[in-house]
Amino acid sequence: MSGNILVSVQGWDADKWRAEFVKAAPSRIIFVDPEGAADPSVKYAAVWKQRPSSLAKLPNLRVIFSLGAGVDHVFQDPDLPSVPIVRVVSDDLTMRMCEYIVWQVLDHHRLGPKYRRQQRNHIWLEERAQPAAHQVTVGFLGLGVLGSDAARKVAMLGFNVTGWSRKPRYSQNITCFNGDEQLPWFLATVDILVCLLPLTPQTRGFLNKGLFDRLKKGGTFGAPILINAGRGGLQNERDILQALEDGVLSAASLDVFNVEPLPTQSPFWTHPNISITPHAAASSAPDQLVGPIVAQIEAFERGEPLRNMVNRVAQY
Ligand code: NDP
Ligand code: OXD
Repeated sequence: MSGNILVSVQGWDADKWRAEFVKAAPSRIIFVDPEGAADPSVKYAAVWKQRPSSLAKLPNLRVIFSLGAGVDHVFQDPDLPSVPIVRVVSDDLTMRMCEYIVWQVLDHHRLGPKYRRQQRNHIWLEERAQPAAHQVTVGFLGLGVLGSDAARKVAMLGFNVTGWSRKPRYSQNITCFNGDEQLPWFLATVDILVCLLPLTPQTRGFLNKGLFDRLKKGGTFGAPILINAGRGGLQNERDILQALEDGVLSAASLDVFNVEPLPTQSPFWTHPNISITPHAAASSAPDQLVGPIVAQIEAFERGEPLRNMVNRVAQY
């Protein structure tokens, strides 16, 4: 029998998600938390930072669909039911992330922040040496759905590309490293470090002094540049500021933060070498994501296996 759907989101507009679910699944009842929180007809939950315990009383819940690619927010719930968790894998989201990474890599490579500073001060300074793309190595922490796509496209622009993952990966245009043992070799290659790791118990605080100190010294930009679009919890923010101060990093583009929205008093806002975007690298678009979720529900009810399931032990 077909099941109804509970939408449980915080920080996003629940009505927009409800409207898309109503359009895509007109024969099902779409509840928005706290409605339907113990309704036996609810078999599916679609969540972004669900209210803690909001799923615990659903007696017939079968699947949790994360409305984002990352699922750390799902695991924040101390009463998380033990049903399969499915995450977003979507060409739309992948393309959005690729645009953000390519934008940031090219902006740093083509000295965007420096030229904008010059323009603000009416300075015409022609003599900046512009390195060629092939003289720059862009290293990706995380070669999953988003990291591998962006890495391939950055390689197409002529950059050297390296990547690091948990398990071994192979790619024609990317030099791949994996595991703790190969991390120092990977870090030693990098001029621009792109982080697209998930936030898990293993990766929390991963972008810290110990890691920055193992990055290449000097290099094309004087020191490596950090781009983090993974999660704020991956980064030690004090260590980023110190690394910029010490010249261990030369600049950073940050889309994600320990606390979001970024507090107004954060020193990141005014730091001359930090570019900020408001967790906007790859936003989940209801009109792009709901249709495929409903299609998965229909396939599941026909007895087909779920796709893009999260490993509950690894938490990604
Ligand atoms: P995937 O699960 O497809 O890929 C994760 C990658 O990280 C894999 O290559 C995986 O290794 C690697 N990894 C995980 N844990 C470790 C570890 N302990 N050591 C080494 N490598 C590890 O995720 P996606 O590519 O789809 O997404 C990545 C993240 O991007 C999301 O989790 C989310 O946090 C973030 N995101 C941010 C958005 C934004 O707007 N800022 C939007 C969407 C996502 P392996 O290949 O071996 O499994
Ligand atoms: C996601 C996000 O994980 O938007 O999809 O951060």
